[in-house]
Amino acid sequence: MKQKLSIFSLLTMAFILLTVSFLITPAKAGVIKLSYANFPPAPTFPCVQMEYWKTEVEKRTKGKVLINTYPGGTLLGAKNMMDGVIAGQADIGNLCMAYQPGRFVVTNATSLPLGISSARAGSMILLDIFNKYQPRAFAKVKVLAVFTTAPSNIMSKKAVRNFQDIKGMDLRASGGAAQILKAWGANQIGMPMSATPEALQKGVVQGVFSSLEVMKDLKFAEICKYVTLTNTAIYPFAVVMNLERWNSLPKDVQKIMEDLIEEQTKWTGNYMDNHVKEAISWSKKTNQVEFIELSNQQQILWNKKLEPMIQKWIEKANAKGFSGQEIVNDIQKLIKKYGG
Ligand code: DTR
Repeated sequence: MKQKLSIFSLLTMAFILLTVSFLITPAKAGVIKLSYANFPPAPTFPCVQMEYWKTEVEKRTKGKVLINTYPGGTLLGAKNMMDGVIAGQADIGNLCMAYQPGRFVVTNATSLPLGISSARAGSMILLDIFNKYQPRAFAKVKVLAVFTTAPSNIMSKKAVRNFQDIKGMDLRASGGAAQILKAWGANQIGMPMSATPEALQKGVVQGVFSSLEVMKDLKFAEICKYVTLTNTAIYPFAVVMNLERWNSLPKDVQKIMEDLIEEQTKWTGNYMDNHVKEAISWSKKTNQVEFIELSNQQQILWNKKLEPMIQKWIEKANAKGFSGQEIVNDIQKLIKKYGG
């Protein structure tokens, strides 16, 4: 009887404790809800990294923060991402800095043909450059992550093996990479990635200059049966948050997000590099895409055409009040540090 009583009282106490803890735990209404906008479709890498970040933040804040993600430009598009976040139309947004080269001068220097050969290295280089220069372009937001693509290559409907083939070809690229296409003689057409599938389909462009994971993610391999491996020009991205919203977050939540910055940068770089490999095998296997390697002699000629771009960029950056040469020197040092 005594034993039965004590089991009963133990159960009662447990019940009371549970009820009390339930009452003092903030109600669901107290959950911090954040919206996160993205411009390309859900299967692409900017959205994959967004979902990773969402899961990590929700897990690490133990449900205190809930992130609603909006891929495919459903909340903000490629070109109004930064201003939309500043205006509070979304709490968080992911943007490709190359789409606004005049706005993000310092960070877009990573797009120059300086020899960054992977997304992993590119992302770390971009983070170091961002931390050192703290560009004014980001003064009105909190930066939650930066990362880059893997180097760009030409995906085209017709084979590009030499300058004759690329001459006058309508190829799509944006920002720094656009200058590269022009230097090689292509007819460069600018548009964000989100507009590219339709442009390819309608024949507005004959190909794309970008990192190769889109061969799989956006099914470009079904249209572009040739890839010319040029391995140049990475595109820099940033994830930004509305500053007021950031300042309104509790300190412990801010710390969790701060601690994630470098981790997110590394995770995304690695994901991108691995995913590019996967997309290459997939394209060969499912769509018999031909991957064209330029001969050493051709490669030297192609690179030579890009050399004046760096000096030109330095002069332009200097004219805008930036230390162009110092930024380029820093990137070159960082390429050695992170192994290109
Ligand atoms: N290379 C840039 C950025 C980019 C690369 N892959 C994707 C996928 C979805 C959106 C943007 C990007 C570009 O070509 O726009």
